[in-house]
Formats: sequence, structure tokens, C-alpha cells
Amino acid sequence: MTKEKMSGKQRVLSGVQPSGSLTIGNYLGALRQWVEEQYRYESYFCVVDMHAITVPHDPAQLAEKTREVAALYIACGIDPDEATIFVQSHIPAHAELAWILNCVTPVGWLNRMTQFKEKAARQQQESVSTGLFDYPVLMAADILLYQAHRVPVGDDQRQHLELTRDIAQRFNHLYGQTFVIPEAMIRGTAARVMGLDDPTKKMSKSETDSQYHAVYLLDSPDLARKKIMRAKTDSGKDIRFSDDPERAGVNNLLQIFEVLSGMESREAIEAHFEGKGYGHLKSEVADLVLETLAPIQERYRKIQNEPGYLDSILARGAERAGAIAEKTLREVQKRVGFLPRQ
Ligand code: ATP
Ligand code: LTN
Repeated sequence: MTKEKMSGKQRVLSGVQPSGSLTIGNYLGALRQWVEEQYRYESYFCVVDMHAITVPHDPAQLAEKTREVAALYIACGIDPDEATIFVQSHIPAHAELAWILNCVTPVGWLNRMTQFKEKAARQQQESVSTGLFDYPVLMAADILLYQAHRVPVGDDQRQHLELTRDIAQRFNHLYGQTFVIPEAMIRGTAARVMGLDDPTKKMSKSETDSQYHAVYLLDSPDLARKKIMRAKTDSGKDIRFSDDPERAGVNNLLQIFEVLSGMESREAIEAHFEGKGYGHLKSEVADLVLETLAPIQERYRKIQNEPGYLDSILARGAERAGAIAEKTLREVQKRVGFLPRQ
């Protein structure tokens, strides 16, 4: 009997690219939800190294970053006895399913993807890879292989999740009911944490132009505080939630505060800051961020100091994930009419 049938739980799958060091944006938008929901669902969390090579990368660093991201999943609170943690490239079925899904995905659908346009615009036109264009199909394969019902991600992944649903529906329509149609799980607050240096841009781990752009989960307390104290705000004084682009910096800090403080209402938060200045807001946000990072960093160090621990988790994860992925892939191959190997 499969684990799902035994547990009767729906499945969750999500992933992060090992394309840099994890930021508080990754934590607030994605990982925190994973941790909170891990016992309610049968959870699969992968480190998507195949996605990380869709833009120029440093091969000397990729394996190390892959281990760092996996260790941070555990350090942030993912329970490796409960959830399955694995590396995408360890499971060949991801690439194999992506190929088959490519053949049911109209190019027009991919042409609409805004993340591709943004990422492609940052590179020399001639060097933009086919892999970057095809990134969302690989992501669909990641999700559909595990028949995931729910996908906890940040707001920037909304469009990719819609595409995944469209691909699954099209496949089911063409070849018969095969895939679960997954739903995105996106938080209302801090689902899009903005850059501290430029609150009009999403905070992102691969952004390296300014050293004050992002707080990384492994930043020292001094550095993290310094970055927050320097966060770009406006020339106003009021500390209020707002959609005004001019006030995006303060709004960003307030959203981080809202999530980390656990205060029940926005009115209460605004009342808490009544009559206080931006410096005060920043300093309270910094306190909360440091309180959040301390236990994560402590657990991370413990994992680093235990030789073989992480590798054993990833080996076990590949075993469990591989079994489920293989089963879905066989079914898909049968449905599209491939001759089974004897
Ligand atoms: P890259 O800079 O390499 O594109 P990234 O920092 O945007 O990376 P991803 O690996 O693409 O991170 O995303 C991992 C998860 O973190 C996704 O669920 C994504 O939606 C979420 N996420 C990324 N950035 C933010 C952010 N600024 N705010 C909230 N969630 C985020
Ligand atoms: N594209 C995602 C990373 C990702 C992912 C996934 C997220 C790749 N495969 C499957 C959820 C489920 C991003 O965050 N940029």
C-alpha cells in the first residue's frame, strides 16, 4: 500500500532553486507555509537544481548550494521523518515527464509567461536558453509527478501554477484522467516580499547588484539588522499599510512585521506604531527578524556538524520520491502509447 493510501492525506509539493542563498522572502513566502502545513498533508519538498541551470550558473557552487538549501529546509522546521526532502536531479522522471508535457503544451502558453520575459530581459538576447523558456513545463512535471493537490508558493509563482493546471487538464482531456489538478497555496501577507534597497522589485536570492537588497537566512545578526535599518522608505511619516507604490518600502516592512509578530489585526499594528517614526518600525522589524533567524541558524550549524546526516536524508528522500514519480511516469508513458520495455 502507498504511503498516501495509508495516511489518507492529500499531497503537497514545493521547491526552491539552489540559485543563491535563501532570503527572508523565500522563508516568508514559501518555507513558513511548508512548515505550518507539513503534518496536515503528505509533503514533498525538493531542491530544484535542474531549474537553477536555466540561467548562467557556477558549476563549482551548485552542489554546495543544493546541500545548503536542503539543510535550510530542515533548519527552518521541516521534519525529515514526516516530509520527503529530495534533490530534483536525483529523480530522472522529472526530465522524462517534462518532455512528454512539452508535447502537449502550446508554445503560445509559454509566450505569455512573465517570469520568462523578466529573466530573459536581464541577459544577452542570444544567450537566453531554451531551458529558461521551458522552465514552467519542468515545474509542471515536478508537481504532476507526485499528484500534488496543493502547492505552497510565493505570489510570483501564481502564473506558473495556472499553467500547470492548464497542462494537466489538457493532458487529461487528450489521454484520459491521469493527473490531479493542483491548487496554489498563496498567503495574503508577505507573499511577495520586496527588495529592501528597492521596494518596487521583488526580493530575490539571485539579485547581487546591491548588498542591501535582501536579508539572507544565514546573515549574521549585525548584518541583518544593518540591512533592515537601511531599508529604503519614503519621505513621509505615517506608519500605515498602503497600496501606494510611493509607500511600498514602509508597507513591505509592515507586512514582515505583521507575519513575524503574529499581531491579530492591521489596525492593532498601526495603533502600535502611532506617533512613532520609521526608525522605530525598522528597529522592531529587525528585532523580530533576528529572533526568527537565531534558531534557524543554530539548527543549521548542528546539521553541518553532523557528517553524513544530510546525505542520508537526501538518499532516503530520493528513494521515496523516486517510487512515486516512477509510478506516475509509467502510467503517462502507457497513456501516450509508448511501447513498454520488456
Ligand atoms: P531566483 O532569484 O533565483 O529567481 P527566488 O529568490 O525568486 O530565486 P525561487 O527559488 O524562485 O526564489 O522561489 C522559491 C520560493 O520562494 C517560491 O515559492 C517563490 O514564490 C518564493 N519567493 C521567492 N521570492 C519571494 C519573495 N520576495 N517574497 C515571497 N516569496 C518569495
Ligand atoms: N519555479 C519555482 C520553483 C519551483 C517549484 C516547483 C515550486 C520549481 N518546481 C514545483 C513549486 C513546485 C520558483 O519558485 N521559482
